[in-house]
Amino acid sequence: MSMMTEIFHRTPVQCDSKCDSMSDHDHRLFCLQLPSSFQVVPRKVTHNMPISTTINMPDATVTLYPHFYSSDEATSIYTQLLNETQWLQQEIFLFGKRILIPRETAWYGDKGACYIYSGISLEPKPWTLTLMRIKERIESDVQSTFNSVLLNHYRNEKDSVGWHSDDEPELGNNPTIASLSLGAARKFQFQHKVDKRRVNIHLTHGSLLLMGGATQQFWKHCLPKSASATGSRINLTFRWIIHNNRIARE
Ligand SMILES: O=C(O)CCC(=O)C(=O)O
Repeated sequence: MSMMTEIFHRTPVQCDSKCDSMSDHDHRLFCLQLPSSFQVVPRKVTHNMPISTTINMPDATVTLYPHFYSSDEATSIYTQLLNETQWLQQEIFLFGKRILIPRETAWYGDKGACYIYSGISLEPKPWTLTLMRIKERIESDVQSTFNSVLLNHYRNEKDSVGWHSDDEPELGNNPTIASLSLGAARKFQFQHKVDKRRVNIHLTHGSLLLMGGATQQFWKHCLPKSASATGSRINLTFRWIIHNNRIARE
């Protein structure tokens, strides 16, 4: 599609539990077939709109863009972020003991967009050009605004993040969080807080997972260690931080 043209945006078909076990290719064929009553929504874009699919989860609004970035674009961004980012392996206190968290992290964003999780207090580093470009691309495609990003670097299959919800007060009610994956594909899991059902999503190189609505209120998520050897993976979660007791975007 050409620059700044009107395009027709496909309304995705709902996925079901079969998605867990599908390859990307099969998943696209299965989930993105047009229903007979599909709607066409004219929309202005400056580049190809990525294909998206809604994940069928009660009490949640979760959308997956399996190829948000092409493989070449994703590889170039991955390499830049790996080299440019000021990675740090943070320490937390657990049962009175200091432990290193099993991944490297970094926090970038607008001045004042501070974030506290697991007892770690993060002051944002100023946006780099690479991060600003990614943020603007995501904002334009998902129609949301972000003022900060948490980067996680999983060096190998032993690195992970445990069960949690992104529900800290500074994220406000029903936050929209855009999660970009680069590098090795890993399994990402959701678990419903009440009925305990689980949904697994295979997050591949260049994919974007958008979590909105009541997702954080009703679901936890984690990135478990992997039983088989994997290469390194970088994940970016773009967020909107409410700070100074007022909404920063005002
Ligand atoms: O690496 C991921 O896909 C998940 C990261 C995550 O859950 C978080 O940053 O809160």
